[in-house]
Amino acid sequence: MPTTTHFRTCPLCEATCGLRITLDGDRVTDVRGDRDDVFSLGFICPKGAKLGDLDQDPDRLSAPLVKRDGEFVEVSWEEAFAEVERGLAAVREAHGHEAVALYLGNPSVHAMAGPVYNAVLAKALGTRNVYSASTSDQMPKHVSCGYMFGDPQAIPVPDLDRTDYLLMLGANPLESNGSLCTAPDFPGRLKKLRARGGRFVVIDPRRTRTADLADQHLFVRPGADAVLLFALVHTLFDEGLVGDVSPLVTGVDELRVLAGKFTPEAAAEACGIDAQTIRQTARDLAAAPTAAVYARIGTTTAEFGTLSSWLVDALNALTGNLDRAGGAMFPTSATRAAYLRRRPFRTGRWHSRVRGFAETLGELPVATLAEEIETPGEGQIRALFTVAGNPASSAPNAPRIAAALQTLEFMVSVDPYVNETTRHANVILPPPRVLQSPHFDFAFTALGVRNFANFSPPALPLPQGRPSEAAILARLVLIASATPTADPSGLEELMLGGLLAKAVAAQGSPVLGRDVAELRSQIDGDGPLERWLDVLLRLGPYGDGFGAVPDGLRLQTLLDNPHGVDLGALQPRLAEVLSTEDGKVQLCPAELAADVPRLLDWLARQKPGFVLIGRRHLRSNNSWMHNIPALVKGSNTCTLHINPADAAKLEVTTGQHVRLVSRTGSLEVAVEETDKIMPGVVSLPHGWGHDTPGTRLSVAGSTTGVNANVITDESVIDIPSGNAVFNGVPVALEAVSPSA
Ligand SMILES: Nc1nc2c(c(=O)[nH]1)N[C@H]1C(S)=C(S)[C@@H](COP(=O)(O)OP(=O)(O)OC[C@H]3O[C@@H](n4cnc5c(=O)[nH]c(N)nc54)[C@H](O)[C@@H]3O)O[C@H]1N2
Ligand SMILES: Nc1nc2c(c(=O)[nH]1)N[C@H]1C(S)=C(S)[C@@H](COP(=O)(O)OP(=O)(O)OC[C@H]3O[C@@H](n4cnc5c(=O)[nH]c(N)nc54)[C@H](O)[C@@H]3O)O[C@H]1N2
Ligand code: SF4
Ligand SMILES: [Mo]
Repeated sequence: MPTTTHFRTCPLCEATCGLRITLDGDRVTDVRGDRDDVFSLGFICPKGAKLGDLDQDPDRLSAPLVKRDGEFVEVSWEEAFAEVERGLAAVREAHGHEAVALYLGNPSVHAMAGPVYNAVLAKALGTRNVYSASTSDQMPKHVSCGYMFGDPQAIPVPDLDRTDYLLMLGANPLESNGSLCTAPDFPGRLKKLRARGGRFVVIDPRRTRTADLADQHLFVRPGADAVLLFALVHTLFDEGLVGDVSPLVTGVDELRVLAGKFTPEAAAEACGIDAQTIRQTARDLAAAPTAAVYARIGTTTAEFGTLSSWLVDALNALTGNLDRAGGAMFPTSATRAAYLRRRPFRTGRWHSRVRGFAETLGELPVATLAEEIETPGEGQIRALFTVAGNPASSAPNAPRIAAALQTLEFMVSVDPYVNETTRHANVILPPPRVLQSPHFDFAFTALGVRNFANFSPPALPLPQGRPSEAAILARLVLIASATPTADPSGLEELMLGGLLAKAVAAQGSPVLGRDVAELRSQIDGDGPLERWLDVLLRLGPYGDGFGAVPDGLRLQTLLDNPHGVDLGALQPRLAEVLSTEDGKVQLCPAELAADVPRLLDWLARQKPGFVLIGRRHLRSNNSWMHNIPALVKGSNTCTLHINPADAAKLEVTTGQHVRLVSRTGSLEVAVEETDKIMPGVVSLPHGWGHDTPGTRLSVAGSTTGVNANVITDESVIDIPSGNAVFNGVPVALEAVSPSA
């Protein structure tokens, strides 16, 4: 077997590191950071280094499974698709299209097939019951950006490599490697920030490894970020610190009025940060030559996630840092053409059936999935498709979801594993190995701290008869469109034709008025995903415009540059980004201001008691990487972090067990005392607890962790975005004897 070397982007997290992978035949023998990668420059983390083990995990399914008499049996691909056809038709016939739901999980954003086919699949299923991990994650940011900038995908990132001052809330990039901010070697970039004389401040209920690297760390009470951010806004106005606000910003006075009640003194107790420190933080932020406020999951998976997400960018705008070098800037994605404008942004075009929560970005909150399956009546969910998702582990009150899945009439999962979720499926359709798939990050090229583009062709061919993930999804689209035996290439032509037709009709397009068939004949690429990418690149801001810009970007450019293409530092581009009705940044959108009374109410009913938050570990990734032996060793353990003072009161020490009780359930877990967590707060990582019967996870199944989502509460959500709340969950603690 020949030894070959391949350069590929790591698909495991948002950092998009370039990897240099050595194969002996089809076995991975070595993975290291690609020193020539234009963006990651050789950086790699332990997960990337184990990509080979993940790719070759013997528990990954090699053939589709169909459940017969309660047992999974391996079947041919044709039998599996026929089973999907039968199951879907039966549910639709009996209950209609809305009875079928779709759940899209996190890894579908980290692959090419999901971004190309998932929306098409949702449309083909013809249902409003679409759910995804986005409402367990970043939906608040989409909603705040949608209302502020008119485009829910226009998310500013901190200009990490140039900023003088970084204020970071609820993010821990030393473990997560960054999120909604693609910055390979985030830790190195933070060190460089300080080395060039910049400052960075971390606000987190835990003194994390990121906080250890910072100039300053402030403990904040979980869930209080919106209050704290309001107090910072208040101080800017109060002390005359508002900077050079762009003429493209409207609503400054309205925000000043709204922030009036949030004096630092009023905020101090709820935040656990004294008023003087809040004021000083606002002064430091305003005084810095350039500054960026950046917040992540600690603030979005919280009860006021949307308010926090909004106020982060309000602070950036008020200090004159929005859209300037060293501030918070909008990346220019190589595959997003500004002239292909969307509809004006709004949420609530429909509502969830049982609790009436608003639709956001075409989705309903995952926190409502269980009740929508359980509650009888018109529109009840009877069938579910999951793609790359594990809601029976990852969603709030996961056991309720698992129980609900058990009652479905039909379920299909596109997933490589039999896990907590897919064990309930009637059909599991496993995608092929990572190395057999092409890779391009449609999502993360829009979130980079530099502009970049990087394409990885498949390193290995698909085995005979094995469909790619794209082919699996295309087939599901055809089945859902009631044309199960149609040629998938017809679907591809329809999709390409639709995209090109839009482009030739759009003002500002480089192909305005050209002939669709002529453009179609120019498209390159070995498969549908490659061809789709070629079109998006060519229509995009750096594209060749199908010949209009001779040296412009196209698929071939990326194939010629296996270490990626650096498209330069971020550029100011606010005017181009704005898609609001008046073309301005809405600093105080009515839809967001409407949520402030809920925050004031929360502030008024603060009560003492423990609250639970999450945490991440460098060697985990949500629920699905605990099956790799090298990743579940050593410090990657599922323990409950607790402050020593709290442990003393409960009379427990490290290694002893406590029972954690919330509204939804209880679980027992070993404690780990650490003064790195603030008193009154306890922390559990998520994604553990793999002892569920019926799964096929030989390594993960023997780990000892518990599922934090047994005690997270689906009844509480961030109202404007429908996002789940994983941080700030009220819990009671009691000591149990270790043997109990
Ligand atoms: N308590 C608590 N819960 C949380 C969080 C938290 O911080 N605390 N975080 C939340 C966040 S941010 C997220 S994003 C969600 C994630 O929620 P989910 O996306 O629902 O769950 P994951 O654990 O990412 O599971 C991913 C699934 O995709 C499968 N998979 C992996 N690779 C592929 C592939 O290439 N193709 C396909 N088709 N499938 C694949 C895996 O086997 C697994 O079943 O969890 C959320 N849950
Ligand atoms: N190693 C690893 N990397 C990952 C993942 C993983 O599971 N493991 N998951 C990936 C995914 S899906 C995502 S979305 C990203 C997330 O990336 P990050 O947002 O960086 O995620 P975390 O590391 O969980 O950091 C969140 C921090 O918020 C703090 N926090 C909790 N509650 C609060 C609060 O109320 N206020 C404030 N200010 N802070 C709070 C927590 O203590 C924690 O340190 O990471 C991605 N990368
Ligand atoms: S930081 Fe993320 S992208 Fe980079 S090697 Fe690790 S898992 Fe892969
Ligand atoms: Mo996430």
